Amino acid sequence: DESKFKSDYKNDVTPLKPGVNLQIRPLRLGDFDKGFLDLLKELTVVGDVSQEQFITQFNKMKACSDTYYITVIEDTSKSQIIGTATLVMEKKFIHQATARARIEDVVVGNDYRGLQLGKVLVDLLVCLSQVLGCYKVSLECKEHNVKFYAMFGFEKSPEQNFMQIRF
Ligand code: 16G
Repeated sequence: DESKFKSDYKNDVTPLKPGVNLQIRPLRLGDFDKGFLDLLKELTVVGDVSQEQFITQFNKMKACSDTYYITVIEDTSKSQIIGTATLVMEKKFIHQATARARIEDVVVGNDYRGLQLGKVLVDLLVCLSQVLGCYKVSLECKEHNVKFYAMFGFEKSPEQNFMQIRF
């Protein structure tokens, strides 16, 4: 339902039709050969993940129904994955036994910046989290991205801090 999208777009872009030769869809096993992991390297450390490890992890995620919504944008003219973002749902007993959602691993390839594709990905996943009945959606981001996420209504929480232990 397009009316649920939060953002305004230029040049006839919509989350369902992000551009010429650009297809937005769920991650597939075959995306290993379309540069999916190389794209994630533009975000952070990926390491040396073999095709076998990728398949094992993909299948584990797939086995958790209604939990991992890994979305990609493929440039079909090059068979390359050029954008991705993930929605993860975490089931809860609180809030009427609904779920919280997190938006994770948002990346748009360097050569595809400025095409509103980050907006398309986040907009779609925010809508999805709402449609799926989550009571909130959250994310962690670098300071310089705060303004970008504010466009969709994300706010820094005045009462919660993000804390972590890194191993
Ligand atoms: C950013 C990402 C997060 C990702 C992390 C990786 C978004 C909105 N946030 O915080 O999803 O997992 O970077 O960084 O995309 P790390 O390798 O330091 O954990």
